[in-house]
Amino acid sequence: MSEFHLTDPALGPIAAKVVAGERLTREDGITLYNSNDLLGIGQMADHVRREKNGDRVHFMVNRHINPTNICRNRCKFCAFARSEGEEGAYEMTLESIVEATREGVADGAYEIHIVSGLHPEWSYEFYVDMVRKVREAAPKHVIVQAFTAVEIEHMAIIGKKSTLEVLTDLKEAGLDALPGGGAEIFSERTRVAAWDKKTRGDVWLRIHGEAHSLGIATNCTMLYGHIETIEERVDHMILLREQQDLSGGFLAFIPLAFHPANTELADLPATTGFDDLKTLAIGRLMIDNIPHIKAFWIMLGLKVAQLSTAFGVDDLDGTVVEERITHMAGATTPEAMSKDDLVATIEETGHIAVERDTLYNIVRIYGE
Ligand code: V47
Repeated sequence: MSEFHLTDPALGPIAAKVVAGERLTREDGITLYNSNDLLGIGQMADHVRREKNGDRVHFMVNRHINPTNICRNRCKFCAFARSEGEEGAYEMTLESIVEATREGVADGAYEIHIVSGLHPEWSYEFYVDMVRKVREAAPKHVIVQAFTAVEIEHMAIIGKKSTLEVLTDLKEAGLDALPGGGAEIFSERTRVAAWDKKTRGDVWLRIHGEAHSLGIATNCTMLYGHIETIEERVDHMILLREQQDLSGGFLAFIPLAFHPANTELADLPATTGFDDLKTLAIGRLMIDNIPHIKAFWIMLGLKVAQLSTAFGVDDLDGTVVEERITHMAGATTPEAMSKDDLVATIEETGHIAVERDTLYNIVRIYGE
């Protein structure tokens, strides 16, 4: 297509679809992955990004809280989890979770983001109480985004309830949104090989559909760069797209780059910047019905995250504060970033920095 400078002729038919706003197929996704025309793919993703989000790149002030790393699942790709009594195992009290919430609010956070291990001793009531207490400690404008679908399934098991009932109880206690973690790669082959005790792909999708039916917005992720194939990545994106067609509540798609250090898959290489940018751009091109593509700078590194704003990304997540999951797997990024640094990172790319809340309500547009 004339509006893109493509060096790979195989991308021509895809470019025509992108310009026409047509949905891409599985085969298109595989063609994109097999192409080395990264700049061509990036231009197409940038075209879609501009249609959906204009010149804006979003970020937020948020606070991550990981209440425990004690987890009964012990997935092979995870460096965060510990067993009870093991060195490095920790668990926060409700009081310290509330204290971290208060600190986040005092720092201007618009989101309290809670993700945890599956603690074998914590009761159903403890989780509901956690949401209630965090909600009470945070003013109304602060969104409580807590628990992956994996934790929701765990609560259903320990509480002897359906996942819909769990979500209903949590919503009543003050839950606003679910984070997108725990999706990994939906293929059963990869699940059995590397996270066999964890939520199946169809169950993860069902739980997000249930959340959407209750008006709980959610994000979705894809953990890439481990044992998955290109085809499994594309299938994962298509399953998210199909779920979004059905239930419509996904806000952002967040590809998560696998960090191998301190995991059972430590012999695998880390992802490359080339693969990171390609995956973010292909995500933008394949998933035409989720409004935002987020580059989680903590996992990608700030340099790749900044570049990704030319490859389909319109969101750099947030100031974060105290992220543990990726840092225990060898991430060398800082554990937090100031608002000024995030704004400067975005503005240097020529985009407009927009501070948002979890639901993409605008808090402030910079430079206007
Ligand atoms: O579910 C675990 C991943 C996720 C590793 O929804 C790893 O806004 C890389 O989901 N290397 C948790 N990744 C983080 C997450 C998230 C992060 C930021 C924003 C949002 C959002 C969600 O991290 C886990 C898993 O997929 N993970 N271990 C690892 N070694």
